[in-house]
Amino acid sequence: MTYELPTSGQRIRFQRPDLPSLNEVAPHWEAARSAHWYSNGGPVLAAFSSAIERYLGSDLHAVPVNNATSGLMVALRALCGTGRGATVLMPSYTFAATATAAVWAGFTPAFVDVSEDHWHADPAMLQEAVERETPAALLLCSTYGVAPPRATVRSWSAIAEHANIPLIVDSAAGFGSRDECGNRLGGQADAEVFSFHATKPFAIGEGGLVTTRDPDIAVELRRAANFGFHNDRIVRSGVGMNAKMDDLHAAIGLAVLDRFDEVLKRRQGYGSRLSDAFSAAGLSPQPGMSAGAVQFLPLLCKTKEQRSRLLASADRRAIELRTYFSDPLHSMPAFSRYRKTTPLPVTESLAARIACLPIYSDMSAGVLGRIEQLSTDIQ
Ligand code: T4K
Repeated sequence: MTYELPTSGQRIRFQRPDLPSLNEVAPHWEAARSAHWYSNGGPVLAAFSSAIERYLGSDLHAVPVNNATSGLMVALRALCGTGRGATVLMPSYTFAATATAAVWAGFTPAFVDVSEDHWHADPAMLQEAVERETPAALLLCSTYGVAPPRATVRSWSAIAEHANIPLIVDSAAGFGSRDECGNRLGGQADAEVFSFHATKPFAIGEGGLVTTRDPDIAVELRRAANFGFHNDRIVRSGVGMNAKMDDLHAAIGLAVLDRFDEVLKRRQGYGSRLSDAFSAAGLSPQPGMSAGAVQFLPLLCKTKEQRSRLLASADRRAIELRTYFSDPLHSMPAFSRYRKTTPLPVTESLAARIACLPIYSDMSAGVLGRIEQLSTDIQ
């Protein structure tokens, strides 16, 4: 059997996931094998859930799922029932999965702007939108996995509470990120969703997690992720889906967790080093990035022209950059029919100037040096 890599040669690719070795995974794999139980809540999944709860602390309940997109669908269904087209407010400045999940769960997205201070949903805009749209839920994001300021999260919660609707936060890239008080993400909302996709800092292939502080919500989340079954395997109040994580991905997750703090430290180090190098050219990181899990490094260029120069130079030097989310959701054909609650000037401005640099868990000095050279090309 031969295996062909999609990209090869000296090109620096945007991500390079780092799976644990077979030796690291073996004890957990063996536990599933010898129990003859590897899905529907087997012993390894239970061990993984408990380990994640201990890691996150703060009395959080952890519901592992098969990816963050289904985690978002499960959270919406568990907290709001069937959508019947009701509006869910969300930023346009996010990955397609945020809106995709809402549409698949039966809701109608409506887009709000983000703040230029931190790139997360702007509470003032949100307040206005809630009054006008009477939404069924707020589905906000920890943009790029970075923790929003605590004051911002407090405003989001107050708006949701006042409107008597749930707050769900899509923190897909934020597992391991800390907020300004040093707390790990997971307790920002009624339900918070993380991705364990291969390209995320906590990477197991396909996987995800929903967290909540509320034990009753945790029961509903587990039910929604398991066909909607009650204990007697009867579907009563709401149709669920199969969004369960299996024990084999949980086995990989246990091995990833063992070394995750070390991985985070390295990623944050690379992020700080590269953002320092590019600051001379006037590029700025997202506030709070240094305490984030740093899936990759989004930097805001001074102008659209500077970004074009950066992308051209990266191309010449065979370095893969990305421009997540330079096609904000309201500009994508599939989502453009959904309402913008107000004009989205900050979204448009970030989208035109963002450039994302590669970050891996183990970057050599040579790779970091090659990426740093780009900063001199654009000064
Ligand atoms: N909400 C938000 C805000 C999100 O950002 C995401 C996912 C979600 C929800 C949904 O989470 P999941 O349902 O996926 O759990 C990638 C990821 O697939 C996606 O998970 C992530 N956001 C998004 C930001 O990035 P693509 O389509 O841009 O990835 P792709 O295939 O172009 O790969 C990126 C780089 O990684 C390339 O250089 C190739 C490299 N790569 C990729 C894989 C999968 C590898 O080297 N090895 C690999 O195994 O979406």
